Formats: sequence, C-alpha cells, structure tokens
Amino acid sequence: KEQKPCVLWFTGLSGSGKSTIANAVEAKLLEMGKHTYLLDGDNIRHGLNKGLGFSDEDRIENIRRIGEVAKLFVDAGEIVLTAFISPFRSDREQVRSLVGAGEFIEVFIDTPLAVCETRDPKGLYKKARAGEIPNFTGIDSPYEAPEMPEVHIRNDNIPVEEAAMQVIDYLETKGHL
Ligand code: GGZ
Repeated sequence: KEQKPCVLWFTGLSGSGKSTIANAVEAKLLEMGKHTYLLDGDNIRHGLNKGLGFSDEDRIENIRRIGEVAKLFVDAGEIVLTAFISPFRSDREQVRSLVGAGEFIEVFIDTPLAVCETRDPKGLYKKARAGEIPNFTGIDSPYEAPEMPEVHIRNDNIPVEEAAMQVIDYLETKGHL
C-alpha cells in the first residue's frame, strides 16, 4: 500500500525526548518499508541554519525555513519527521497552513520542565540557571504548549517504544501507512 506523505512535527522542551522518540518512530517506519526523512538540529542547525541563534527572531526564522524544507520533502512523497523545540504557537500554525492541515501532524512531547531539568543530559539547564545561556527555553524564554496537538505524549517516564507506538497508531488511524 502507498504511503500518504505528511509531516510529524515534534515539539517540546529541550530534553523532553523529541529526538529520541522521533528516531524510534522513524526506525519503525523504515521497518515497515516506508520512506522517511528526519530533520533535526544535526542536519539543520549545523547546516542550512548555521548562523541562527536563539533570539525570538532567529527561532522564528529557524522554524520558517524548516517548515519550507519539510514541505519540499512532503512534495517528494516522504513522511517527514522534525524535532525542534519550536516554542511559538504562531510559528507552528504557519507551518500547518504552509504544509496543509491534513498533512501536518503536531506531536507534543509533554515532559514536565522539572523532569527535563532533572535529566539535563547536556548540563544545559544547569548552565541556564547559572545565567551562562541566555534565552533558554523554559527558564527565561517561553514555551507555548500546543492546545490541540494531533498526538499528545505525556512523557513522564514512559518507555520510548510506547511513545513511538502512539505516533504509529495515529498514522494508521488516519490512513498514512
Ligand atoms: C533552548 C538551546 C538554547 C537555548 C542552545 N534555548 O537539548 P538540545 O540543546 O540538544 O536541544 C536544544 C537545541 C534547541 O534548538 P531548536 O532548533 O530545537 O530550537 S528552536 O526550535 O527554539 O529554534 C539545546 C540547544 O539547541 N540550545 N541554546 N537558548 N535550547
């Protein structure tokens, strides 16, 4: 059966598990023989968006460009996964209208700030609290949680596999797979 292209737009705080869960979803899709493309900090912020920082303006431009790239891959027939904080609701809604409402699937990785901060795998929250990283999301820069995400993952220590299955189930229900 043909896949129906779409964007799985993961959003959530730093350390919420966006990349981990997006990678697990991609692995499952590949096992199912689907064509995917994952956009994340490694291939976007270090390349196309090198030079953009974390001011509001730069984050807005970061997300705008990622939205445009995601749309190109959807046009090419891919199931696209993006893993960026994307803290501003209006930016995510702009991508939704750009890509098309039926093809844009907002996946909210809802991990409490306290949990992200306790995990702090890269020590960034600690630095942000110490004032060494200005404009850090959740500390001194806002995160606007989705109000009606297509998929809402309450990631309070649930296994990655279970989170990934929630996304796969949604795609199946909506006829994308
Ligand atoms: C938030 C920051 C910041 C600031 C550097 N605020 O945990 P990480 O390291 O690997 O993920 C974070 C990543 C966020 O980049 P995004 O492109 O996803 O952000 S946005 O959508 O808001 O444009 C974190 C690191 O970059 N990082 N400084 N000030 N995260």
